[in-house]
Amino acid sequence: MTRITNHLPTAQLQALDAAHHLHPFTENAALAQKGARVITAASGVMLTDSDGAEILDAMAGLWCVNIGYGRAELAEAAARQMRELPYYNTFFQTTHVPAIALAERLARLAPGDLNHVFYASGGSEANDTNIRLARTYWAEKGKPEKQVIISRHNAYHGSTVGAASLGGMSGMHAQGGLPIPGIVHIDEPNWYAAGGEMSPEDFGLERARQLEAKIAEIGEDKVAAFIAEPIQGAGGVIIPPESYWPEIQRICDAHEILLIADEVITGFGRTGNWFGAETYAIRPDIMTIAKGLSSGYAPIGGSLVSDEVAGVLAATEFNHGYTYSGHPVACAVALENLRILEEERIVERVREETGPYLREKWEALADHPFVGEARIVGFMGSLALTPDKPARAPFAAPAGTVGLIAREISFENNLIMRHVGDRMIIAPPLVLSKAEIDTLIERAIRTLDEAHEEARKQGLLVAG
Ligand code: PXG
Repeated sequence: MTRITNHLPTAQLQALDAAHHLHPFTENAALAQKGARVITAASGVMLTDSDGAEILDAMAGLWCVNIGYGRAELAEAAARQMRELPYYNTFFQTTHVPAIALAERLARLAPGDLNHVFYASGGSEANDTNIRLARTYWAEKGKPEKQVIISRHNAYHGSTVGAASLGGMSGMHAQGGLPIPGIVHIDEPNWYAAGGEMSPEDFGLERARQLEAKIAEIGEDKVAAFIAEPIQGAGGVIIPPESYWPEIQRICDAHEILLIADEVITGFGRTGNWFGAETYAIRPDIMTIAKGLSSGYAPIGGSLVSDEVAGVLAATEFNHGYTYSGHPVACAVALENLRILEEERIVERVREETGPYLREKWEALADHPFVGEARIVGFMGSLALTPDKPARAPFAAPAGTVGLIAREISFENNLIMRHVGDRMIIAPPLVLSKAEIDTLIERAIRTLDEAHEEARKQGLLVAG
């Protein structure tokens, strides 16, 4: 049997990968031609690949490695828990210490009275839980007609059938018969792309009021919940105008609609506060968490719910749960991660020190001729590439053509900066130092210069 080690030549690893491994969100035949990049190790904010390249990971894996790579304390917490109690479930009237301790810790950290957690293995599962939670809540309240969940186009809430239905990604809906019934979508608050001549504040109000119009259209007695990411992540780091969230909150309150904040990305320090709900002064009834909860060291997610929702649910048997709901090893790792985030004041550092430092440099990228907008909140930023800055114009070429060129050049410059369409995005580990911010910005500028030149050479600097 072949042992898969880091010492095999890259080409051999790539061939084995291509032969047997189907990648998510990937055209696997094209990847097999090219060969996947093999990541072999990581420390702090740096990745190492199988050819020895050192790459600055400005995406924190998939928006999740908040405390950075290589923290032995988390490995030790996992090993300790595996020796003591590697697995037990939380069905059938049992529990265990890691699940209890993490639930208590989360209740303390979460805003408002989100004092109860239902565990999952990730964000998608947690959002599937939320669909059933919200509908069951209203049924238990004697309003079984309140079933519809309103979400947004270009939202990302995960890849399971329920979560992908909540999401507003047309490419996902096109495969497998989605969305499931009872989920509808309104427009996203993307001022840059759709605001035209409106001020961002007026546009934010206009987009929020689409929720009120949709509730009126469906009937308040039929709507269970509205779900949204405080800042859209996978949609391209779309930062809403300041007017947006207060109006959404008002509408949810006025029409008795549960507000579900999907904080899978924005939670655990990403926006410079523990939760995006604090950054935008939102009072969610349910909050989706995952990713930064364990900094990606173990698969865990969950739904945090308010006293009111938990109280209503408590009166019935909620016929729902996963084998790994509250997995003891994942809970132990999450607890250790939260201890480090708290004791090392990592969230405060993003808010007060490194966040403002990165913000100044990131926003200055808006002066680059290739950049139509440069925005950032905490450690979550985006750049919109454009052929015509004053007009905020998109490219004539299909969306993503230019973004992909920039992403490839970024990787060559040893910077993991992603593209969503023609937006470039970052969400670095929260431990990124000022010196590392300088490196990130230097590589981003080099990438913008080179990508601009490449787009010019290919005749792509044409507005569409
Ligand atoms: N909600 C949000 C807001 C997310 O960003 C999920 C739910 C689903 O979580 P799980 O743990 O089931 O993946 C996510 C996940 C990307 C990308 O390309 C983003 C995510 C996942 C994979 C890729 O930006 N976000």
